Amino acid sequence: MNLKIETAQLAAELDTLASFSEAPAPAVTRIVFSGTDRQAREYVKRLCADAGLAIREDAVGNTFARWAGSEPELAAVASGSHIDAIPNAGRYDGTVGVLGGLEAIRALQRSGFRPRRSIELVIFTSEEPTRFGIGCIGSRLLAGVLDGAADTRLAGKDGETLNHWRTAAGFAGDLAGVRLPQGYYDAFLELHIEQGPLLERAGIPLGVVTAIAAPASLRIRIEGEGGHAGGVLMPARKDAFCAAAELVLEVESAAKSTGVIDTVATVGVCEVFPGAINSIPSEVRLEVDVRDTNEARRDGVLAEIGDACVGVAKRRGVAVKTETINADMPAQCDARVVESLTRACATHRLGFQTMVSRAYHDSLFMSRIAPTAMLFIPCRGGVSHRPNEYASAEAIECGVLVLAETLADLASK
Ligand code: HGY
Ligand code: MN
Ligand code: MN
Repeated sequence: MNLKIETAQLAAELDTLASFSEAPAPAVTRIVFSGTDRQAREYVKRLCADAGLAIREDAVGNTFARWAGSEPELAAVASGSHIDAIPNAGRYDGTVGVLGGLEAIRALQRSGFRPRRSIELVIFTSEEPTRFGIGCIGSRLLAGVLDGAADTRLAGKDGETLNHWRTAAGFAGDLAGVRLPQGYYDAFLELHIEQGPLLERAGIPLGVVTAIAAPASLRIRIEGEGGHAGGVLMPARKDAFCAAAELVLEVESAAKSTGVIDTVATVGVCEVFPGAINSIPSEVRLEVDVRDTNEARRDGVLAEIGDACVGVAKRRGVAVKTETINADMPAQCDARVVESLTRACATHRLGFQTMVSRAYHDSLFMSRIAPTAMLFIPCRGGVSHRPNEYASAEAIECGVLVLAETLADLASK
């Protein structure tokens, strides 16, 4: 098969997609269902239509662009990722898997290849947790990990529910209808930047992902006693922010205490009330992210954080309430799909290493309903979720080439 990747065109499309942002370049901010997200969706759908793909959207805005195979009744092979971006992010997280997946399909079309199984590009809604506090809403609904109750249970900080936001963005219908049956896809692949330094450090162009770490997130609410920053003497204080500061360090030490490099944790959100310089913080809200490739070890860290909350509450006379937002299983990637990816790397004489994904992705949930694997490309310095996130055109080209070869292999069987 003579596969040629139109790298310059793909780079231009990635730049255009990055222009749909609430933040000035090079930063990208594109929160799900925002105006820029809706513009980005229209742009990607136009590119898919230009490639002759049949497009459908489900009730939460997951978007499917299908290249019909010669035997359309067979389960399709799918590939995709997300286009939403956290505040002040970069332009490659997710988008490489969407526009790279589209270019892989176009390269196969140009080569004269005809798939037996249909090949479908998927753009997942709300992979990032920014608006609703939990990630991968679109793929969780596809996999049945979330059900229709999410429509009113999930809400943004503004109190507006998922139902409000999705219907305002033009997506109607019952969320229960989003779920896909087992066997709907014969295989699912996701091309993504590594969001870590290993490939670049090793000078290896591709990573074949064999497992995806198990994410968990918590909300911790600390209620102390507010008061006048001058009038309340130190022994009488129940400063919620000092209690929170202790807990933040406890989160860090709980992750380090496993002694295993795969255990990670951070407190990414901290809101202080009332937030006035001369007023003792009465309440602090923290959001905690804990991950590990081993679910039991991760749960051990969660338990240690819970114990720390009890200890700080007692010592400081504050109330500490914890709420688990999510605690998901890790994913093992499918041997047949991994093998097809590694064969495609060999076909194109491209080096690869097998690896674990420390970031979560929609693949984490697609693996519940389809044989799934991921393909990583290096990103400069391993940087991601920052404006200076960068993947070279060459790195993207290698990823798209191997993705196209793998899609052709899987869609021919
Ligand atoms: O947080 C993550 O792992 C993903 O980038 N949303
Ligand atoms: Mn991300
Ligand atoms: Mn991502």
